[in-house]
Amino acid sequence: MYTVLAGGVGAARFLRGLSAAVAPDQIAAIVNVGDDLTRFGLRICPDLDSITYWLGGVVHPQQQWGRADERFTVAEELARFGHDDWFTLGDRDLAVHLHRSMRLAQGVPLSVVTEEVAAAFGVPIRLIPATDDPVATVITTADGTDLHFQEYWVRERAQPPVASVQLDGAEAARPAPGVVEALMGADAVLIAPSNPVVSIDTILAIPGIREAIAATEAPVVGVSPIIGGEVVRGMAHRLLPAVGAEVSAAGVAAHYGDLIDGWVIDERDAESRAAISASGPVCVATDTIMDDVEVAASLARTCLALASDLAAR
Ligand code: FO1
Repeated sequence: MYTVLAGGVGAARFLRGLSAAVAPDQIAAIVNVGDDLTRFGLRICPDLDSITYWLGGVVHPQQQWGRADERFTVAEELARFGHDDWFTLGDRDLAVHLHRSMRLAQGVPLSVVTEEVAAAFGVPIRLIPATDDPVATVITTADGTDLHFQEYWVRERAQPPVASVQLDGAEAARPAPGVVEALMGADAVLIAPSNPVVSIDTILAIPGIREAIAATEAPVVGVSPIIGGEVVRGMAHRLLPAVGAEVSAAGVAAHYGDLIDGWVIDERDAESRAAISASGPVCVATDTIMDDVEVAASLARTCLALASDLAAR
């Protein structure tokens, strides 16, 4: 079994590749829920939904989140009442939030609802939220304002300088059912090229998860989300400095520290391979720009080859 720590779009692309490299029923994704928010009384889980839509084949291709063939009639009507529209919800997307919110209101845990939604979209791998408990990623800006991650990213366009990032509710949260088992029983644990601060750290912040990764027999192999000192998408370059990490493949490896046994970087960063290997994880360079499924599958195979090499040591 292969267990993947996953955020949103980068993770979805990676999981699509992994699903082409191994049997999808061998894959479990532990997905960040720090982005989740309630709008209009509906519970929205952006990272779970991004992965569901990508692996369900219905993601908006240019936007890379949300639904293809989407309409915004409900959003237009809501604007009539003066509701702010900085977080746009499409009609098809709303159906997922309506179903999820109804089930949560019936007392069904998020992990069960996630299985229902994934099955409804024919997602071939197992999706598990990092926790069923309420948590929220909060960005504290340099002027002391606390913003929910989606306010920071979508409404403020990640412009305000960041002082700190924390996962509210983490101390009381527990890993969702299946999370620890998926980590302890894995043949390899993979860290997708997601945002290290607001996607991966927010999974590791759930008590018990970092401990399970440290305890598992499985080798832990991560993929750098930073290429040539740049992000492929998103705002990790604005958050890594706030947690004292350099915006580079080496900087993210150092940030993950002894959690990772292997580190896959882009061939554009090949010159830092030796330095990274000297500092800890066995480092391999390959093409990590997942423009299509073939590159993503090849990247996944490289991760699995490194994992089995590490397991043999
Ligand atoms: N990103 C935006 O830039 N603008 C939006 O209005 C927006 C709405 C939205 C609604 C549901 C959802 O699941 C995601 C949404 N996103 C939006 C993307 C989100 O902020 C994250 O970038 C992705 O979920 C990546 O994980």
